[in-house]
Amino acid sequence: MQIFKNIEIIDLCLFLTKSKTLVIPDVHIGYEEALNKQGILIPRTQFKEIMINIEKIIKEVIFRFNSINQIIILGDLKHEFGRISETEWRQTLRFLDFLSKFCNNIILIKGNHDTILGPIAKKRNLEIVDNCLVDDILFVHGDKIPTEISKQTKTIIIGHEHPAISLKQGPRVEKYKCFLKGNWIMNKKIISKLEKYAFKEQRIYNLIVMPSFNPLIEGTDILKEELLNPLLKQADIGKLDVFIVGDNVYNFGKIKEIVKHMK
Ligand SMILES: [Mn+2]
Repeated sequence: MQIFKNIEIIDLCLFLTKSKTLVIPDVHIGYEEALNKQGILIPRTQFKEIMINIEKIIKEVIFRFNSINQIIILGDLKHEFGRISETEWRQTLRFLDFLSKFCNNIILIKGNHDTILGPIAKKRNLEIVDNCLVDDILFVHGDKIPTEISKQTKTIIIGHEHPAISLKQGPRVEKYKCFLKGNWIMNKKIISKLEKYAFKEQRIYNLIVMPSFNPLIEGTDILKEELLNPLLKQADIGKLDVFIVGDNVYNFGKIKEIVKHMK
């Protein structure tokens, strides 16, 4: 489904049809191992599910658009802070090697969990960047407000928040991962704190927030929980459009309308 001009939602990923860029959000490889360490026992099927899903998405992209020119990993490729466990190391390399079968140009954007992703990236000759600009779209992980926004930037795409929404279906309530789309205003208060910002006056950007790619991380319920993202904290939440990812992608309209219907 098209979320924006030349930008398609394909399952939990985005595909930029003009530049043929596949965007993969928060994969959090090693999350279930981290849960196991906390004493939460769950079967270790997460990585298998991640691989099945990414293969399905890549196949759909290639079927519809022929090829992939570049892949952007939008931060938090792996979960654990501080050190890399053996499983994480192995699985992260397997994930990257799988991607490189379809595309040689892989860009790793640094997330807040990626403190020591360096050795893994080095092993596969990949660079880790804080942000990356494709045409007029800026990609950042989203844990902080981007400090370098060039003049051509019109749209900002982030992850980190893992948005989801709980919907009632008869007697059951089910949580779905979702994309959010709306505007983000770079106001004078924020500008005054930045050093390298190209403008003095207020500017409005298109904003897209991507859900988590990890099957175990359902996400933050945008109707109930407080949003952590510094960019979302300033956005008018009610005006954001919600695109739910289930068996298909569904445009659910604006948050304020969803809230109205739920009352
Ligand atoms: Mn994050």
